Amino acid sequence: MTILILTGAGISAESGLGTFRDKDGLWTKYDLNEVATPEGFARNPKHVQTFYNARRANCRGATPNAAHVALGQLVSAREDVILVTQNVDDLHERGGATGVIHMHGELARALCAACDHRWDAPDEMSVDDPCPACGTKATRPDVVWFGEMPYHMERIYDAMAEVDLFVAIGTSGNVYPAAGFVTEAKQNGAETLELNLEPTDARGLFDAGRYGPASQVVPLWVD
Ligand code: BJW
Repeated sequence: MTILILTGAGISAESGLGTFRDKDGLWTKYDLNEVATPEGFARNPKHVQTFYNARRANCRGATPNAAHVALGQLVSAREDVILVTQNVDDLHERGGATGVIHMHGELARALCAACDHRWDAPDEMSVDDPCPACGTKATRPDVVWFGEMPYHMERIYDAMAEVDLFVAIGTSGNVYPAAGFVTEAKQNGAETLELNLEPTDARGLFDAGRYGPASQVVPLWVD
């Protein structure tokens, strides 16, 4: 029985990290074209670094909630559970999960836009930081912006081919390719379940749904 779990910003909401598209979400305060595209970074790298430095600081100050802990226990107890997250925070890892697949990258990592070298990000990243490999001043957060290819797609689609149960937790289902996973899983014969604060626009694509705060709904489902 292979279980593929996809998490989104909603699982970290009760840890104090903002979601993107909810009322008061990050995209109501920031123009995503300016902070979450390669073109925005090229136009104003300092603005983008400031946005991600603040996100990194928030993440450092946050603690995993009961949903992260429950998934950490599940992943540790069973070898047939694959945890894929769209989140760039490290709350799954701090909640006890190992082998988490970060398809949209990680705040804790830096990427050289010139040579693709990756390394641990400092707390405060600056456009003037040279890449340790090639020396170019093209340091960016190692996260996936709109128009870029998400990470580990081959691994994810390989897992998707074997999935028996697909569970989406705390994601609005607005952003592809993750938004297409439910359809892919169903085509492969899997059962599909949505766990969210409330039914999303994608609810009709799932076989079942359970609704409420992740810190309550996820531990109940894991039990
Ligand atoms: C709770 C809760 C609580 C609240 N408890 N729940 C037209 C069709 C198809 C695709 C496209 C298209 N036009 C453009 C595209 C491509 C584009 C895309 O999808 N655009 C859409 C806007 C349409 N996608 C891309 O460009 C991607 N790349 C790509 O497609 O490459 C080509 C490719 C082709 C084929 C195969 C593979 C690839 C890249 C997308 C990169 C997204 N990047 C971001 C930023 C990452 C860095 C960062 O964090 O800053 O990723 S954007 C942002 O959205 C972030 C998130 O991971 C992602 C998803 O958001 P998420 O997690 O769903 O959050 P919200 O806020 O939307 O939802 C929160 C949910 O939680 C809500 O449902 C709440 O109810 C719930 N909630 N509190 C439980 N307490």
